[in-house]
Amino acid sequence: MSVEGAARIVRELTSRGYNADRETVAMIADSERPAAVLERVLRETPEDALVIRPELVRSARAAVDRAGDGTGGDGRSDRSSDGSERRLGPMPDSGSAPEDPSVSTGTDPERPSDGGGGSPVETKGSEPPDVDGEDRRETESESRVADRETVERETVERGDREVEIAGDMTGASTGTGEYRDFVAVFRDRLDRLGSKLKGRVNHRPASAIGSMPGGSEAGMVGLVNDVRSTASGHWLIELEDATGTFPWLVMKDREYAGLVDELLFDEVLAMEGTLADDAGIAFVDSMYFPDVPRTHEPSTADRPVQAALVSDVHVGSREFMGEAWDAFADWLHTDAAKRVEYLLIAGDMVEGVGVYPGQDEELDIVDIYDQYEAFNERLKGVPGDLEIVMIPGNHDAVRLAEPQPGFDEELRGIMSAHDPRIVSNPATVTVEGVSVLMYHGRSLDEVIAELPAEKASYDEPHKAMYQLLKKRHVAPQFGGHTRLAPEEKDHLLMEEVPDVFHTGHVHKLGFGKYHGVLAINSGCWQSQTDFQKRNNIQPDAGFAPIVDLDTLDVTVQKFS
Ligand code: D5M
Ligand code: FE
Ligand code: ZN
Repeated sequence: MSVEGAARIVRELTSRGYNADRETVAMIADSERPAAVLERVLRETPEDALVIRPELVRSARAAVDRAGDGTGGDGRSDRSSDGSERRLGPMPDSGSAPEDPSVSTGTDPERPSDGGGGSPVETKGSEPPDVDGEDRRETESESRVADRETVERETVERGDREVEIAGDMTGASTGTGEYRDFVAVFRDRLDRLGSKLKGRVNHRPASAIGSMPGGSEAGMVGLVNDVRSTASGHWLIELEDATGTFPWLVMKDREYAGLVDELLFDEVLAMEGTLADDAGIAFVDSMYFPDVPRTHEPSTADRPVQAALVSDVHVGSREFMGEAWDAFADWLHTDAAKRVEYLLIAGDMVEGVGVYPGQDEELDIVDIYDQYEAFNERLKGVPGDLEIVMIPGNHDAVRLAEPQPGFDEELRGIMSAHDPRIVSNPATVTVEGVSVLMYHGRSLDEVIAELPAEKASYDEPHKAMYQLLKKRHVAPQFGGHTRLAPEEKDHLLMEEVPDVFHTGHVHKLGFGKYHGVLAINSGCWQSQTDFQKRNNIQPDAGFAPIVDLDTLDVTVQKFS
């Protein structure tokens, strides 16, 4: 252990009011990546703790070793006002440029219109619960945390149940937070989403477009690098690919002008248009998003079976609605719920600690582990034969940067009631042939803040989800509020179209279909917090949307 390293760690700890014994400090200092371990320890130590617990350091070390925890960078890329920043520059050890002259089969070239929303249907949580309390079926206790590959699919069948997981990046984080990771993740994004667009335009690399004669027709596929309005009210959109950037001008009176307000930085687009005489800019004739094909037909289950989709339980908060949750758990034991065989929980199991300034004043349970114990007690109330799938959210004790790996061993040990399947945020779970993309929904705040209200609002969170489906990415924008960790692969893009897209986070209930995909934002189990009061946010608390997997119809059960 270097004395200097240990001293630095002690300084970091004491400046935050914590003590630690020599052994604990040594355990941090002697780890392979002391800074990452320290950061994790600080994040997971309750604010009111006095001493750093050695077992927490041990689990942080294990987690950092296992995950290669890429929290070093938060993805913030300072965008210079002249848009000259380059993210796709040469990679020291990456192969060829993504530009591929072969044309992929284009999907539907049409642009989408709104996918027809739906407003919540409320039904009163029925009959007095006939609780039998006993587990209706033994669950297997096979370990599910074996080292997984991101792309590996895992199918486990228990009786009639079918659960398959894809895209779980737990234990597969490659990020080191270094510059090369940003290059890699953007290249991967452009390659994989770009290939969905290349059949639609006669695309050329940015560098080649710059040397074409004025008046030529040109097409390009790239990442949105900058969006600016010009003095005369037109829009200048700079697209970037592996060869450089090129500016595209959307005239204010063209039909595409109406789409400019829904663009986010770093999403992938295709443009087609005519080069100006001096060839330094192109006038946009058409614009394409990766999108969900209009002809998309979702898969459905071949028997009448249902899934309950919930999120944002927030156990440990003073506002956690324990009675409503227990009523839900009881209802699941009744005949009315006998077809509900799956329970999906999209993050924020607990309230967490140190998530927002002043949060400690609203805590009912101050220790994060105690919060998970209490959550597990609530989970025990649901029938034992439910298949449960859970991902973490921004209040949970995993790294904040997305993609968020599934909970570590220690937390899995605590949340063991009914042997839930614990995967990363995001991940895709296929139940009875219906693929459900589960994502906590942190980026929804950003989509709602940046887009006009008719395209995305807290009152209609499913419409914000439509935008993510259209962009085929759960969190396109780097450098905003959503913390993103660069990885070799972009785990946040939607390579495949899901049948159901399930998010939470904004504590609002809303659902609707977009090109056949059912988008559901589940509400929460936390009544209005002080923050929400101050900001006039009315949460939809105590509702459970239930999806018929054979029809993708939704009914909402109310428990508050
Ligand atoms: O997020 C619940 C919703 O409320 C989500 O839209 C963010 C917003 N929220 C809640 N508290 C805060 C504070 N203090 N600052 C900014 N935004 C906030 P959840 O992740 O459940 O807290
Ligand atoms: Fe939440
Ligand atoms: Zn949240």
